[in-house]
Amino acid sequence: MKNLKKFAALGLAGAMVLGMTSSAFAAGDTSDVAGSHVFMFKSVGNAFGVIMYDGFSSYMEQVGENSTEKSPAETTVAAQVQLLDEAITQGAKSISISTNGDTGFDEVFTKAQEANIPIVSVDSKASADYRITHNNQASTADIGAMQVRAAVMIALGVPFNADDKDMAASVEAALADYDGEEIKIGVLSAGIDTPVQNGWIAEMEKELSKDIYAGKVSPELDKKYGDDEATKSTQQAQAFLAEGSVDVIISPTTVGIAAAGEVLTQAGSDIKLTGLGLPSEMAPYMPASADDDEFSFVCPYMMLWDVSHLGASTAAIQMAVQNDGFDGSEGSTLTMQAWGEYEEETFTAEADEDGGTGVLTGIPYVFDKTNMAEWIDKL
Ligand code: RAM
Repeated sequence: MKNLKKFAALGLAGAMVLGMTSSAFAAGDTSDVAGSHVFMFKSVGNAFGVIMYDGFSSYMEQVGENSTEKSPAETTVAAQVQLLDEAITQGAKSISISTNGDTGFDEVFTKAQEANIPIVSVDSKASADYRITHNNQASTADIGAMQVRAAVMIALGVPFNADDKDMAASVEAALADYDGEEIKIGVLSAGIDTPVQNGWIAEMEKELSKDIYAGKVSPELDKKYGDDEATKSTQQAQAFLAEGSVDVIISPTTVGIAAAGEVLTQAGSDIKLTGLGLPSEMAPYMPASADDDEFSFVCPYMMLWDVSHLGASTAAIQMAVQNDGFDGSEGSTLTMQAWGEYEEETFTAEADEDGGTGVLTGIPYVFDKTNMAEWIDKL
């Protein structure tokens, strides 16, 4: 219940941000960020990043701090490194980042550490060697497994059942009776090196290796990469269409799923779609009323989490570092102030498999025909 309340609280801020232009700086911008908390998404203009920064800046404003979004024009490590270097030289107060890759940041992150500028990653991890902690939007294992379950259920024409939120029982029941051809799943991801999507894909493969899928769903995912760019994602979706070898596409990126939604809908394709999307961007490709036949739409249901809250909790982590000595060590806790409609929350840093820690601040949430109408204007 608590998390549903959280989502309801997104309303106004989310709706407002969708109508706003991003205040992000493109690569090469020389604006001074001295004394400001810098937020860097993978690239500028991605609605997911815009909504997250809105939550981040709103929390910072509430606690009397300045913040600046400084995201690159291109979804590359090199473009992020260039902007980070500028921000550190100018004296940024902190850096919060969703990275475009695992490697290539050593020099610039060392420079940040030497200048005592704390690094917190969110969405897509920064190396454990440099970050205070990672803000994880929802359990990586859950996100990966749930996308596979949704894809299989959609391929089999099984509606989402809100009483089975993680879909584990539903997919098992649906597959128990299935003796048709092996279902083939494609993945339209972001960049080939993007840490967050690669983490989810690894969990998808783990889920597919379970016995319930054997002989019924191919364990091989057909992976294509759209680099979180609309044009490239559209081209990759067109390639899936031309090849015609998958039954359903999972796109674990808001940019990819929207591009695939458009391509498959325009083509009147039988290939179905699910993944991680923003209701506002996915509305044309999804049902929006309980009376709709969800299987007459390209994307019958999909998932995401509270993106605005994710930005605000990132700001809360940075404030705990700045004011309360939060160091991200395993078991250390931080308090996020009451913010907007949200009550005060406490989070604990937990060990991460990469040797660092992570703070879990959200849960995956399924959007289907019963709740889409309520979310289109909010997220
Ligand atoms: C995109 C980004 C981001 C991802 C979301 C779901 O906007 O690729 O990393 O978490 O989608």
